[in-house]
Amino acid sequence: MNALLLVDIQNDFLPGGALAVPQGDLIVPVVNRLQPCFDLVVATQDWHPCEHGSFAANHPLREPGELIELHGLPQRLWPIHCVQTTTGAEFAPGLNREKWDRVFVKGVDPAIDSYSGFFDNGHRHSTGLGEYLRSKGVTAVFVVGLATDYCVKFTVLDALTLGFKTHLIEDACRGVNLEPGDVDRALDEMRAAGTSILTADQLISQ
Ligand code: VGL
Ligand code: ZN
Repeated sequence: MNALLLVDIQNDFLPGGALAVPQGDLIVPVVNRLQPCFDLVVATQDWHPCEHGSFAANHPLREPGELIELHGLPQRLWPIHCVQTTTGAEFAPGLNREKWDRVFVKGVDPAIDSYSGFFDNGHRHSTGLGEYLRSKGVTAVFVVGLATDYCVKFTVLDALTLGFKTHLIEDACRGVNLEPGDVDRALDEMRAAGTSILTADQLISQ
């Protein structure tokens, strides 16, 4: 069975949001066209408490974009984003939710970030997503969402590690490109790890 994984398609990652991904809004109609092609649709939601350690504002003298060490792990600092119960953390307007089976929240522990939809960045705790997919008999996952070079990439790499056949639908994702070329490097890394990369049209016409 195939599942569609919707990664962090939330207001704060859209143009005008706190951590805007360029053209992030353009994936919404593409994702909506893809949803009817799947038996199972699952979404992840970045869902931080306001004291989260990934927010530059919680570290005196630090700015967004800087790299620090957070409880033994390298941590990129971000603007305050996707704070629990705020509008910024809500899913993108226009994103169809009728077919969703479950939402998995991540980034809830202030002490550690969670880019992947499956585990925190230290692989200490599972969100339950992997167990859920297994329990439903899922063998292949198709990943879409924001941002290609962060949460999408880490979700894809964990899906491969967990043994799911893993596909990335390239035009249903957008990246941050904090450094020029980050998205292309992320695509190369995912491809090298065993992901097949396809377009929405290729999937829909299959
Ligand atoms: C993300 C940075 C911080 C993402 C989440 O969804 O890619 N990026 N939190
Ligand atoms: Zn976050």
